[in-house]
Amino acid sequence: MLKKFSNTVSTRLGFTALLVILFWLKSLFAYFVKFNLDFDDGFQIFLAIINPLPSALLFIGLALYIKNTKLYYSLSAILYTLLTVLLFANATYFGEFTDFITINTMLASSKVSAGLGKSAINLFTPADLLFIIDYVLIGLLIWRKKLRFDKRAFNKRASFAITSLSILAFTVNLFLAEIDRPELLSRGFSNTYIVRYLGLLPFTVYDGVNTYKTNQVRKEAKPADIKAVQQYISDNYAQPNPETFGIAKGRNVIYIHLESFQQFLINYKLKVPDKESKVEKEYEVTPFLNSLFSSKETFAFDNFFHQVKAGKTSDAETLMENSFFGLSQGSFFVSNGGKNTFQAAPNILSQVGGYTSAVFHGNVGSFWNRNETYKRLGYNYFFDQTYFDVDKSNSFQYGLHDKYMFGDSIEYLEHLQQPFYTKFITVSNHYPYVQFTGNEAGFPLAETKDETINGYFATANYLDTAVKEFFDYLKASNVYKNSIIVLYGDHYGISNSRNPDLAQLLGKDKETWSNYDNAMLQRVPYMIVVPGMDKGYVSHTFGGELDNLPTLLHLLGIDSSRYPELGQDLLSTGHRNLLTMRTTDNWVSPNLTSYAGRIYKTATGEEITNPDPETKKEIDGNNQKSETLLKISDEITTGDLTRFWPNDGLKTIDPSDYQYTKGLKRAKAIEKKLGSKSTSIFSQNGNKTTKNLWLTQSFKTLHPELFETTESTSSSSSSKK
Ligand code: GP9
Ligand code: MN
Repeated sequence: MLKKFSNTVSTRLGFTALLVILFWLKSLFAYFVKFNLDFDDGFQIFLAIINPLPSALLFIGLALYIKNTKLYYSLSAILYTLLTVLLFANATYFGEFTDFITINTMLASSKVSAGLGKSAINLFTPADLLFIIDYVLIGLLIWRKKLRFDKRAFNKRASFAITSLSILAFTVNLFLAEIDRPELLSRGFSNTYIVRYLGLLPFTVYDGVNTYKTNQVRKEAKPADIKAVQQYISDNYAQPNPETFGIAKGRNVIYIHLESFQQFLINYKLKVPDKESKVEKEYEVTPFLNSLFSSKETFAFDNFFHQVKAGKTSDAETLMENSFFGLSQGSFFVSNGGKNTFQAAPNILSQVGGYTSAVFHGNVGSFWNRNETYKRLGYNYFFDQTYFDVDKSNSFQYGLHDKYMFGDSIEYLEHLQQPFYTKFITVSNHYPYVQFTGNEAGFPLAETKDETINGYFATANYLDTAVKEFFDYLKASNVYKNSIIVLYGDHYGISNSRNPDLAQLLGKDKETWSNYDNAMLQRVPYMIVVPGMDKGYVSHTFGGELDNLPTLLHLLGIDSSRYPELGQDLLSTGHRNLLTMRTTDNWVSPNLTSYAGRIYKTATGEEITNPDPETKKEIDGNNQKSETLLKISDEITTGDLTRFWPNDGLKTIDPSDYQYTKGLKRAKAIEKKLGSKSTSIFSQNGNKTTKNLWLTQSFKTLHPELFETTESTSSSSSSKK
């Protein structure tokens, strides 16, 4: 038996077959343990079981064409290793992004690797050793002479037969897939579908071809292409609500980007047994955000969904500030942010309202290609990690912790001319939800079997306090009443693959957890705080990040219809009340929810498997609307159509006018030049700093000089500021 095996693998064909089989086994491990391929039935499972074989045979089988012995074995090893790397990288990536690696992601990897690298190490589990154990096995076989090198070249014709056989097998695989899911390749559906039906290597190739095509689209776009976009926008314009139009005219705009923050956290109380008494106690996770949610100063939304895909945070930023979607693959910031023309919020507000704009973020500026993209969005300042004193004690892989980020931003914020348009991007509530120690420790961990879920509540609680402290500063410095504050969750924090373990904490059953539940967990908070207002309420309109910009512009008294924005004012009675996610057939309306290929009643979660004709019509209608919306968005983004947008009175941005070093010096120079006309917080405070209005303990530790009763020492300054 062993002899037979040994003789077989000691032929070239046998060796190739051994590699194909080993890769197949590893693929199955990845498919069923690492990925979530979301199978509906046995047929799909069957296809997934067979689909690694044709492409692996085709790819590894290429070495059979080689005559030279050394070359044949080397090439086999290289091809096999390439496949292994692809599989392993995807397995790791999937754990965090619930998606597969696209060509755009690969091309961008140097840009995002800073943060992803460490994440990847955290995601490594002992089971992942299975991805490399085969190398030890083959090594042993060679060492024990059970696997000997075959010096005889494999017959050319036979090699060709192997290639043909694998192509034939792939064709059969594709045919079977198309029976189950018609138009699989032409519509794409989702990356998971392609991997589930055809395998990982075919997905990567398919994605590569698509990426190439996308680049072509940009090259081929013509000025006339903007016509369809203009038509769509004028057909879908929602008139502003006269009750709210212009109520925040001329005020500062302050965004607080709530990292990975889901709507279910609002008003959520975590129940855990008390350490000593063992009696179950309730802990309110986000008391401050809860108070904002129900405040009369706030327009809050409880059916507001994130609409991001693989570009996560950067997609949320794209949606919020441009009112179009990110891409169906990769990050729009990364692939187009450094190239496209924009008509984004900072630019509009600068030219129409005389606003100064700035982003505050404690991570490296190149992450998600922000440093390039922000210039084209028209941001005047980008206070990235170089502006903060970041060390091991106050940061983690995604940058400076939120309390420090807010507190240390004041030094820059107070020198900006008002009105300003500013964005504070938080990070502490980011996977892997690293727990705080020392002063910040305290909020209990949940007790599920998933560490990620367990930590989520404590970091969200930290974020809540950080936001409260920032609000306290805004109030103490009198900036509050002249501002409008927009808070939003950028995307989910707990991925769908983890949701069944979250179920128990939401009073649901793991066994009956459905895609309806997954869909509902894509809701994130969206709150617009208008200090001094008393007509705030909680709106149940179904909308998303796409709708932010027109909503905001209307509150500021700016007509949004002149700009290429695809969303609608959420406060308008004419809002479409249909939410489209970044996947054509994922949408939510008050009546129906379509998610992951299934239809549910939105109110109850009951699945509709056999829709009556009327329901069918509604489903088709919503599919159609969502498809058109995404198509128009993709035309704008991939074709860079904003460059053809007809004159709306705005000057086009020249990115070379923008640079992000020496931000503080520039702001101070403007302040000085304006003299008594300067509107900065610092100037309005009698040319005195407002930093000491920041009253948190962490800030005091960081800046003891500000709180000493004796003469204050000079604060540190650095050339980059
Ligand atoms: C990185 C931070 C996180 O700077 O914004 O981005 P994400 O991983 O959520 O896309
Ligand atoms: Mn994010």
